[in-house]
Parts: sequence; C-alpha cells; structure tokens
Amino acid sequence: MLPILSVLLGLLLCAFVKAGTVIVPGAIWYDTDGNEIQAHGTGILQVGDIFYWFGEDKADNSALFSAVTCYTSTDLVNWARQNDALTPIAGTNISSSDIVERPKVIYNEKNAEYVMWFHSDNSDYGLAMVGVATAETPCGPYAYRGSFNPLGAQSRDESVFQDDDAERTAYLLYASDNNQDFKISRMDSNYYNVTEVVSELEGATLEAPGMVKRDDARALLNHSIATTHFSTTGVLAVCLSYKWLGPKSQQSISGNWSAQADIAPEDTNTYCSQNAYDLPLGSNAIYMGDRWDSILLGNSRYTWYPLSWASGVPQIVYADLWKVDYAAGTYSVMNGTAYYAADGTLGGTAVMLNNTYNGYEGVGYLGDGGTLTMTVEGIGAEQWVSLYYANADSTWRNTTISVNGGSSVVVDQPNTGGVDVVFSVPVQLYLAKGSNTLLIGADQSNYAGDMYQISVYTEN
Ligand SMILES: *[C@@H]1O[C@H](CO)[C@@H](O)[C@H](O)[C@H]1NC(C)=O
Ligand SMILES: *[C@@H]1O[C@H](CO)[C@@H](O)[C@H](O)[C@H]1NC(C)=O
Ligand SMILES: *[C@@H]1O[C@H](CO)[C@@H](O)[C@H](O)[C@H]1NC(C)=O
Ligand SMILES: *[C@@H]1O[C@H](CO)[C@@H](O)[C@H](O)[C@H]1NC(C)=O
Ligand SMILES: *[C@@H]1O[C@H](CO)[C@@H](O)[C@H](O)[C@H]1NC(C)=O
Ligand SMILES: *[C@@H]1O[C@H](CO)[C@@H](O)[C@H](O)[C@H]1NC(C)=O
Ligand SMILES: CC(=O)N[C@H]1CO[C@H](CO)[C@@H](O)[C@@H]1O
Repeated sequence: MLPILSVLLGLLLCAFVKAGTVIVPGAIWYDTDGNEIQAHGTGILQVGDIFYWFGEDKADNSALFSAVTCYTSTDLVNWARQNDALTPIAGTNISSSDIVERPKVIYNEKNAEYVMWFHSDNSDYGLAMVGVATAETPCGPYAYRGSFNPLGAQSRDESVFQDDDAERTAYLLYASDNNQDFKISRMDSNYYNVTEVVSELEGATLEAPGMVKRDDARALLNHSIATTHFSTTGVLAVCLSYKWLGPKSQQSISGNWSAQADIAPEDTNTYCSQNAYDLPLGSNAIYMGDRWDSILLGNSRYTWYPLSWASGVPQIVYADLWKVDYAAGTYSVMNGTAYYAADGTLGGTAVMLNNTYNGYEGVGYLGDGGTLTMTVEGIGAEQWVSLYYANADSTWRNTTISVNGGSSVVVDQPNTGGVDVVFSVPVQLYLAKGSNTLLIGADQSNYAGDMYQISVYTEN
C-alpha cells in the first residue's frame, strides 16, 4: 500500500474506533473495530452492567439468513462485535436460504439459560413460524431447538416481553393470521413454547411490536401495514406512522387495550423508521427502530430516540444527536447551530421552493447542475452535520457535499415511501476552525431532496 494511503486509512480507522459519546440516529454506526454494525431488527438483553445487542446481519444485502449477530456495550453507544449468536444450519428451517428476523433474547432463571426467539420463515414468508434457540452464555452460540407455528397459528413480526413478577412470566407478541390479528401469548416456564393466547387484537393489522412496562402500565406500538408488506421480498420501504396502545388503561396484559395514538407527529412518519425494540430508560424508554433500505438492506440505519412520557403519553423525542446515561435513567438532546438553506447562495438550476419548514423556504433542484453554497462555523474537528430535507420519494436519493473545496462526500437520503416529510440526515465532516464553505449538490447527475436547513454540532 502507498504510504500516503495507509496514513489516510489509519486516520480513517482512528476516527472510527475513537469512543463516541453521542447516539446519532440515521448515521452509519461503526463497532469498536471500525466495521459497520449489522444488527437489524434489534433485540437488547441486559446482564449486569453489560448490554447485549442481537440483530440481523444484512451485510450481504440479502433478506436471507446469514447470522444473528451479538454486540456488547456498557454505555449503549460504543459496541464491540462478539461471536455470532446463531448461524445457518443446512437442512433445517434456519438454513442460509431461510429467513431469520427480529431476534430477541431473555434469560430463564429456572434453567439458568438464555432463550432466543425469532421470526423463522422460508424465503417467501409462507411458513410464518417462530424459532427458539438456547445458550448458557448471552452471546452463545445458541443451540437451535426448532421452529413452529405458535398454538398452530401464524407468527410473522414478533417480539418478546418478560414481566417482573415472581415467575418472570414471558410473552410472545406476534402478528398472526396473515398479519390481520395481533396476539400476545404466554410462554411456558422454560420459555420454549407458548401455552395460551392472553390477548388478541382482531383485525388490528399490526406488526413490528415492542412492549415496555412503565408504572405498571404497558405501551404497545402499532402501525398500519403498507401494501408492500406482502411483497415477496417481505421488506418494507418503511416510513410509516406508528401508534401506541393504552399505556394508562392497560393494567393487565390480558385486558383490553385502549385506542391507539401517534408516538411521533404523524407527518414525520416516525422519523422514517419502524419499531424493533423498546428499552426502558428510567421512567421513560428508548425507541429502537430500523430505517430500512430495501434496495441495499445492509445500508438500513438504526433510529434510536428517547421515548418520553413527559406529556403523559409516550412520544419520541426528536434528536439529531443525543446522550444517554442508562444508570441514571436520563437522556439529553444536543443543541446544534442551525443554518438555513434560504440564506445560502444558489447556483445553476437550483431554485427556491414555495413551501416552507420552520418558517424557512427550501431549495429544490439540487444536483444535475443545481448547487447550494453555505457558510458555517467549525471548531477544527470532525463534526456531525445534519442535513434537513423534504423528499417525497419512493427511492433513496443522494446528495454530495464538499467542505472548503475538498473532495465531495456522498450523503444518502432515505426513501420516504412517497410521503412528503421533512427529516434530517447526519454526516460527519471535518470542519476547520472558523468559517467553512459547504458546496452541496455540485458533484452529482441525479437530483437530491429539497434542502431546508443544516445543523452543526460540536459533540462526537
Ligand atoms: C420447515 O418447517 C416446515 C413446517 O413445519 C416443515 O414442513 C419442513 O419440513 C421444515 N423444513 C426443514 C428443512 O426442516
Ligand atoms: C407447543 O405446545 C403445543 C400446545 O400444547 C403443542 O401442540 C406443541 O407440540 C408444542 N410445540 C413445541 C415445539 O414444543
Ligand atoms: C373488553 O372489551 C370487551 C368488548 O368491548 C368487553 O365486553 C369487556 O368487558 C372488556 N373487558 C374489560 C376487562 O374491560
Ligand atoms: C439545549 O437547549 C435547551 C433549551 O435552551 C436546554 O434546555 C438544554 O439543556 C440544552 N441541551 C444541552 C445538552 O445543552
Ligand atoms: C413559486 O411561485 C411562483 C409564483 O407563483 C412561481 O412562478 C414559481 O414557479 C414557483 N416556484 C416553484 C419552485 O414552484
Ligand atoms: C447514490 O450514490 C451511490 C454511490 O455513489 C450510487 O451507487 C447510487 O446510484 C446513487 N443513487 C442515486 C439515486 O443517485
Ligand atoms: C388495534 C389498533 O388500534 N390498530 C390500529 C393500528 O394502526 C392502524 C393504522 O392507523 C389502524 O388502522 C388500526 O386500527
């Protein structure tokens, strides 16, 4: 390798493995070795001071099963990849031509055993089963016990919920009966099977469930199914509105759930994400979602946000960057410096739009000859920069951005499912101390989304 290249590579790796302090929803997340974290359809297990993050490895961009990964962290920000927890077994229902999604792990005290549940299916999602695997250590590797239809019925998107009663009763939450009926079933004392449906929401068409218990009440996330749900790839372009059910009135897991409500302003489509897991945090929780990229599955992003009950009902707290102190049960949202596209300099075919966001107009027709130049203040470091877009598109888009005449960085912009929604995309850029010139959209033949705002942060 050329010396200059290896120096550059070293610098890059250095930047990646440096311990982080902030959670940046929607950014590419790197593990402590500098590799992209592959843990989609998140499940979190806490053992003592250590968090274990289980998820789907989609590095090969295929929906088919390659591994359930296991990462560890003590701060929910810096994650170290461990051995894979579950890998394909030829000749079974978890072969490399099958589907294994949404792995969740709970600990069975009676058997001193970790038990993993997951959506187990064939490639056309026709079997609709749950799979169960067990291990003596959190990351395993897990021994596969088998896949089955719980109580003879279908189960697609699923999660588990372990109660804090004396028996540590556990439940399977699952989309059943062609995703029409949503069911909650009690597990047996081994957590190997379910014994009884304790709650059924007929015709609810829910998926991607998560449940948190708070003040002895439970919240269940709900969302409406897009018609693409039944596509043969089974992958959603997810930018849909999610709901919660009954956090106040629902004292018993088997009782009636109260009516749904939004967990984020409806027009944000849950900040372009789908729920995967909800981790209690003090008297609040962390919403852990996926921003699926159905074209490049491995490029799907993690969208973790505080889920706050401050208003009495659970609401996602939007943050470009935020910090969590799990032990203290607290979070804090970082404040950036906002710059508005309307204050920038338009070049070529770029035009001001006639719609507004936060009272500011956006800039359209960026790319393919249209540019925007903006001046922002830096501190002489790698800094998070959030680009705010409106992008009513059913495809992922790109924009390019260059700092002070340097080479262009490509920043991708998520598919919003064709819905007009303003959202932000984070990118880490080196900004010089003092004034910096950002040139946006110059180095691309495609159109970017419409740009409204840039926010610059100093925390890393
Ligand atoms: C997968 O599960 C289905 C349904 O239980 C069963 O018919 C099939 O034999 C299983 N396939 C393998 C390879 O175990
Ligand atoms: C789970 O329980 C059901 C109902 O008792 C039973 O029919 C089924 O065989 C059990 N499945 C497994 C995998 O143990
Ligand atoms: C649950 O709802 C059903 C149907 O509306 C009603 O008959 C039943 O009494 C309710 N149960 C409780 C515990 O409120
Ligand atoms: C961000 O600004 C708000 C409002 O001024 C303030 O309450 C909050 O403490 C600030 N957050 C941080 C991390 O400084
Ligand atoms: C904005 O409105 C003006 C006046 O109606 C119109 O001429 C112009 O084409 C509009 N621009 C865009 C980008 O829609
Ligand atoms: C975005 O950029 C990537 C990498 O440069 C490229 O492969 C892809 O085609 C681009 N997408 C669009 C919509 O331009
Ligand atoms: C049970 C329940 O409230 N289900 C709702 C989930 O969200 C969709 C879309 O808003 C509603 O149609 C369902 O009624």
